[in-house]
Amino acid sequence: MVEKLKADARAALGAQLPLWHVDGEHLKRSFRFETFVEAFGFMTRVALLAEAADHHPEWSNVYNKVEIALTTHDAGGLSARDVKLATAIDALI
Ligand code: H2B
Repeated sequence: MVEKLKADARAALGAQLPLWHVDGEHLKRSFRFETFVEAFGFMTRVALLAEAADHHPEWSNVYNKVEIALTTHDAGGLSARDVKLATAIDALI
């Protein structure tokens, strides 16, 4: 069973993932692209990462914007799985 991040690991997130912010039990980042096709292409690449990791984002898309919120339902909050997926998503950009 995956565990929620401890307080020290949560405190390190700002430095570790500077483009993301913690909102309660979610790790969030907004993305803006030139076009819908670019946004959807990015979502497709994230979907493949998520499926391979068996860890799936909560997200929304409006035209060229994508909002991603990561949390671990099995842990009831943020876990190392969210940090790993956020790091992998950052590497796509
Ligand atoms: N995604 C997220 N974000 N949190 C989870 O706890 C989770 C998941 N659990 N994807 C996985 C799937 C689980 O339901 C399956 C059975 O492994």
